[in-house]
Amino acid sequence: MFNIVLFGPPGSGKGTQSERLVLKYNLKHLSTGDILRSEIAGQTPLGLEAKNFMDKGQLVPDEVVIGMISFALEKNPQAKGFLFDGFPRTDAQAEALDKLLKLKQTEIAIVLSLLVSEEELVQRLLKRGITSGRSDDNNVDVIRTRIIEYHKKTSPVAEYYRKFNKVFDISGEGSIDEIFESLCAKIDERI
Ligand code: B4P
Repeated sequence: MFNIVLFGPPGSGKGTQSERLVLKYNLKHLSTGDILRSEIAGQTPLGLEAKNFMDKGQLVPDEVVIGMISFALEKNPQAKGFLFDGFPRTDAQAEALDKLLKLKQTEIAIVLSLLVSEEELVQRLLKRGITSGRSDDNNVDVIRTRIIEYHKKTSPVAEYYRKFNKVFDISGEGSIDEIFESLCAKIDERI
């Protein structure tokens, strides 16, 4: 199994690049953001709870997202590997993921960290908000809260993986094709 974490602040291109990477490397795409949004659309109890946090730009509680990922791993026993998009976002999530993968006798092979300036992030998310209908994309204060949450709770996760020499920083600015090529070059070195 070859498992990738695509890491970066909100709007850095994780979802955009994940769609291409899973096709090229035949991986199962696990986006906690997408799973949460489908729970919200289905008006499930989990979705209703998550919406309260997401609308404010806050992270959803660890136990909720860890449970979702555990369920998704169980549901895909045949996967050749997983691409984790937007997960883990806290140290507790990273530790839980290591344990879940160990049970499957596998681990994270590489963490690709997309670097994008804060102003570019805000512009991209506001632009997406015009068409996406996402309530967390159309308000600049909510977007800034998401970026603050990222610095406070998520960026330490990169340090967690750096201890194991698994993190590669990639510029997330430039064309989508150029960034995709840089990501593939790093994966091809490791696969
Ligand atoms: P996510 O769904 O993960 O959303 P995101 O971080 O905003 O988006 P992403 O980074 O994938 O977007 P992309 O750059 O592709 O999270 C949403 C919320 O869910 C979180 O705030 C949190 O509340 C909750 N959540 C999710 N996972 C969680 C977890 N593990 N724990 C707790 N809470 C969790 O796209 C952005 C825009 O940029 C797009 O419009 C795209 O077209 C554009 N773009 C991409 N690449 C570009 C480029 N190179 N140049 C110009 N524009 C580009």
